[in-house]
Amino acid sequence: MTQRGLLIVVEGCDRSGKSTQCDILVNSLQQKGIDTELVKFPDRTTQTGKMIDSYLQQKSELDDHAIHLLFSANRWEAMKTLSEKLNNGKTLVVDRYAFSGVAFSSAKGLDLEWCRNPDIGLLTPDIVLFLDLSIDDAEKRGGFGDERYEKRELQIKVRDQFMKLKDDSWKFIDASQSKENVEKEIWNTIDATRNLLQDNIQELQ
Ligand code: T5A
Ligand code: NA
Repeated sequence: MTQRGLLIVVEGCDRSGKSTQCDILVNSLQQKGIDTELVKFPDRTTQTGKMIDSYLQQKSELDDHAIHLLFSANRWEAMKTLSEKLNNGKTLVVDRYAFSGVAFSSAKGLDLEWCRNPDIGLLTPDIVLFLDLSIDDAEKRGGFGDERYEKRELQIKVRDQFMKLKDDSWKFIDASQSKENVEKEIWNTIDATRNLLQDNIQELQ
């Protein structure tokens, strides 16, 4: 039977370098001969994703609960395909997941437990790499743009909410370093935890 792939989630506040590092990690894993694919949430291309994109760009308004459920639905609609890919041996590197969903909506004032509920039953990540960056450092990275949540006060609250969600699968990465050093820390972290992960991660060596 094919060894299933790993579900690697990359989380962090806005501008922490998630997308940059996800691209690098996918390339590095592929170069090691590990069949790997990039996944990004929200997936702005689907029907729910288009509504989410419009909301984030402040082109439309939605009730806080409604947008929370849309973000969750955007993950649920991908689950069947993603679980098939994992079962076929593909490793997935996921740029944001349900932790972002809960952290952002609860930072806006929704009840944390209410926020967790719609995501219960989603595929469980094997490892969560949390790119940790202070809000001051995040602001220096070209500044926050015009998207809805790119505001200092909210980002501070989001970080606090993220801290309530961490568990043993979380690995903290110092995201204030150079891109190259963040890349190295991520690689070393995955390597150091490989025994706890699937057998196929041993191919990393
Ligand atoms: N959201 C998301 C919810 O509310 N609920 C949910 O369920 C989900 C999934 C959009 C928003 O949606 C919210 C959270 C978000 O507010 P998104 O599409 O992931 O989410 O957001 P993006 O705008 O694409 O990404 P971010 O702003 O979070 O940025 P990244 O991916 O963390 O950072 P990245 O790699 O794009 O880098 C940002 C800048 O920093 C530079 C890069 O070159 C780039 O200019 N940079 C570095 N500079 C110096 N040193 C380094 N080490 C650097 N690494 C990157
Ligand atoms: Na991103």
